[in-house]
Amino acid sequence: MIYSSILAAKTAGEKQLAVLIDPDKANDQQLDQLIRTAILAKVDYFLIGGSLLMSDRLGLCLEQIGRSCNIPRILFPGNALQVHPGADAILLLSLISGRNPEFLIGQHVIAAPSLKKSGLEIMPTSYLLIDGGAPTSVSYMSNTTPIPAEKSDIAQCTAMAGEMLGHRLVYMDAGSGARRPIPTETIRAVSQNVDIPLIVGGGIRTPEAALNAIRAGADVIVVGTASERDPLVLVEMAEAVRSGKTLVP
Ligand code: 1GP
Repeated sequence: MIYSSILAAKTAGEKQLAVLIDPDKANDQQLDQLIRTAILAKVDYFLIGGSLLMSDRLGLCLEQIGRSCNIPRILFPGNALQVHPGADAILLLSLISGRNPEFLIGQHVIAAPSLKKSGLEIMPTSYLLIDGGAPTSVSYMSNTTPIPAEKSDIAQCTAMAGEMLGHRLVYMDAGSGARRPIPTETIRAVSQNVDIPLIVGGGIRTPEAALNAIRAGADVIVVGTASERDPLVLVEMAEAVRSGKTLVP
């Protein structure tokens, strides 16, 4: 089970790297190169999805990854249309930084029958959108306002509430292509106040930025845009993430 592996890594102090793939943004060849580099870098997970899918490449993308490697494929859905049984698991996101009921429960109700049938491992996730310096597709498409980047108290209490509601993961996201990654103080405020694994992404383009987020308490780093531009960045990014392993008493 994928959630147990995330939890086991956290318990052991090991840090993990996930690569975000937007099926609209990678053709077969680009995807092949990305997969080969991800294998080389020993990437832990693929996240697959986007705010909006224009193509019908979601299934093809999942198949291509499945044919090439055993790296788990986790859906990161922008809406209920992105439930696909060809993946291994899904982040069942509640956009709790926002106040739009559609992304707190509406899409979940629509997706429930297909989720039930899919056989996917379901990972209920507190999804916190944090301001990354410019409007993102997620904030526009979800019609929600991100938490201001420096308001660590709001991020902290939001994540605490998500954990108390029974979510199994927290995902703090500045949004794909964010101008700035989430400030380390804001990551730290959350990581020190929740026990469930913490995923951090959005605007992480360098190994240093990945390590900063890890040192602030992130358990899993998500990289999308940087790996679309140059898949080889994943090798150094993975080394940086692993170097952040913490000693567990
Ligand atoms: C977005 O966290 C992911 O949801 C990845 O963001 O594309 O900026 O790496 P980037």
